[in-house]
Amino acid sequence: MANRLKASAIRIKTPVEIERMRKVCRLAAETLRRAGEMVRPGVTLLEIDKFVHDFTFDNGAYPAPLNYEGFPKSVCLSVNEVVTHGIPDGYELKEGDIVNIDVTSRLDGYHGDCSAMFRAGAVSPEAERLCKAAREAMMRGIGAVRPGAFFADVGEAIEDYCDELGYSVVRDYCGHGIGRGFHEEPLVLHYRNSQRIRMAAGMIFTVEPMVNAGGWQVRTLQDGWTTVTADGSLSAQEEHTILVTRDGYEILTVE
Ligand code: EYF
Ligand code: CO
Repeated sequence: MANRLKASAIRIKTPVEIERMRKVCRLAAETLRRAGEMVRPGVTLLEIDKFVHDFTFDNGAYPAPLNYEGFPKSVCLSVNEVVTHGIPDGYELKEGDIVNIDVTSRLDGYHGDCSAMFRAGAVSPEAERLCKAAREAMMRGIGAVRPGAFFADVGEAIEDYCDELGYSVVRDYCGHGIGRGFHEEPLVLHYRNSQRIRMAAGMIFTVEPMVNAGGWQVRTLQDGWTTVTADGSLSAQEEHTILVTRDGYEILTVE
């Protein structure tokens, strides 16, 4: 999510809404797992996109990226130095590629959003270390979620961890509230910040840090969508949709 929503009221979901969110998030997680199982040298990004498109419709849902702000495909596929919003095309994955698959499903009017890193064959130790770090960075951020915590605690946990490893956290994109809207308030920043907004039970949002092996700066390609690292270094990202519960959190994007 581009870092440009305004902060105001954050909606607390009702029990009925939370059940609907559990259902769509379960579907998004299943779609992501199955799409990830396709990742191997020789498969094209268009084949993965077709799977996500067809599987989503077969399950009575809609792939939320499709036509969202003009995005032309059903899933974002971001390979190697692509940070986010990679557009599926005829590129054939090759041995050693790392790819982020970012699935957002809409079912019965509600959205579930998740992403993860997948490896085409054997990858370099550097790529493996970065992918594991992106997962752990996300989990550290999620670990800061509980009623009364500040949203800034998520960013602090993530950036402190990435600093330890010598990695950087992308600043141009952030997590977001989610529900009937694909992108709702609040913005969830993944770096240290001074946002003094507290979490409350019933809030639902994503945590989706993008972690770069080099600097945090990014640039957008001529297609207007694909964002890559400015220095050409590898990038990795993982994402879950999270519910704030009475005593902590629940990860909704699980099967
Ligand atoms: C011009 C899009 C808009 N935005 C966010 C629109 O939150 C997301 N994934 O976790 C997310 C996914 C998509 C998305 C898919 C398409 N868009 C992309 C790039 C630039 C832009 O602003
Ligand atoms: Co998202």
